[in-house]
Amino acid sequence: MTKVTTLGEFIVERQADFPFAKGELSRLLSAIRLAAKVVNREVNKAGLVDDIMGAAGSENIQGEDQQKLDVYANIQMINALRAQQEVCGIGSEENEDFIAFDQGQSIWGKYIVMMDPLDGSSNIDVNVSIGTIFSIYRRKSKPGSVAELQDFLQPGDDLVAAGYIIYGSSTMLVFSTGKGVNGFTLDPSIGVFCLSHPEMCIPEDGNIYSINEGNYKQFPEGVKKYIKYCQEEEDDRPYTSRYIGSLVADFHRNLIKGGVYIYPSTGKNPKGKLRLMYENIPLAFLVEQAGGCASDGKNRILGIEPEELHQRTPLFIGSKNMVKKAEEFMAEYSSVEANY
Ligand code: P6P
Repeated sequence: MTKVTTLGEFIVERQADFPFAKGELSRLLSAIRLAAKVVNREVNKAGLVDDIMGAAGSENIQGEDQQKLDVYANIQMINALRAQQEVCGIGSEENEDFIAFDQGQSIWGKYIVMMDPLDGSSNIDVNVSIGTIFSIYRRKSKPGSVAELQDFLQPGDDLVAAGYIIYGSSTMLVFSTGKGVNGFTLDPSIGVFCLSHPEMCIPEDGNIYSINEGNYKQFPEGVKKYIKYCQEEEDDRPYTSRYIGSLVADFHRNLIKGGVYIYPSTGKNPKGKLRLMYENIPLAFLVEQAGGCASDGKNRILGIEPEELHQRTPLFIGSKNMVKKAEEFMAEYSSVEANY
C-alpha cells in the first residue's frame, strides 16, 4: 500500500524550501488549510440549508451582489489568518480597503495575504464548482507596526506562495511556494488533505480554449482572430471550447489537460473583468511554476507593478504555446480599434 502524504506532513517535509520561514509560513498555510475545510463544509451544504444560499442582500466593493457564502468564506479566512498571528494584514475582494491586524502579536506578522475568498460564487445556486484564491507576500513595512498599503501593492514576482482551493466533485488545495505546484485532495472521511497531484505540470500545448464567446463583438480584433484560428480545421484543430464561468474551475481543468483561458478587455470591462492582485497574480504564479505562462495579452502578469488594490487587467493564461499564439494575434492586430 503506497504511503499517503498529508498536507501537514508535506509542509513539514518541505520546511527547508522556505528559506526564511522558521515555521511561520508553515503555520500560515495550516491556517488556510483549516479555513478551506470550514468553507468546504458549508459549500457542500448549499442547497440543503436555506440560510446560506442566495444573495446576502449586500454588495461588495465591485458592486456585485454578495452571496451569503462569499461573506461566510471571507470571515472564515480572515479569522483563521488573524488567529495564526503570522499575518499582519489581508486584502480581500470582499473588502474595499485592506484589513490591518493591529491587535496583539499580529503587528509582528511577517506576511500579508491577498485573497478572493469565494470566486465564481454566482455559480453556488447551480451547483457549479467554485474556488478560493490566495497569494502570500512578505510585508515591506517594519514588523511591529501596522500594515501599510505598500505591503499589498507588490508585483507577482515578489510572491512567497500562492494557491487555490477548488470546491468541486472533490475539494482540492493546489499551491506553490516557488518550488513547483502540488495538489492535495480532501479525504472527507478523515477531514485530511492528501497529496494526490504531485509536481503538477501544464502541457505546453492543449486543445481547449476557454473564453466567454457571448462577448465576441466586444473583443479586441486579436482575440477575434485567435478564436477563428482555434476553429479552423487543420493542425489538430478545431479545438474544443470549454467555459464554466468559474475561473478556478476553468483554470484547474486547463492546468491538468492543457488549454488557454482568456478574459480580455471588453466594452463592459475595458481593463478586463478579473482582478490583478487576488485572481490574476496568484494563478499566474502557479501556472509559471507549472511550466505555463500568463499575460494581459502583451505584458507578463507577474511583472506588472500594481497601482490599486482592486485593479483589473485582461488575463491570457495557460499552456505556453497557446498563450504565445494568442499574444501573436494580439500584437498583429493591436492597431485595429475594437468596434463595440
Ligand atoms: P463572465 C466569476 O464572476 C468570475 O470572476 C470568474 O470566476 C469567471 O471566470 C468570470 O468571472 C466569468 O465572467 O463575464 O464570463 O460571466
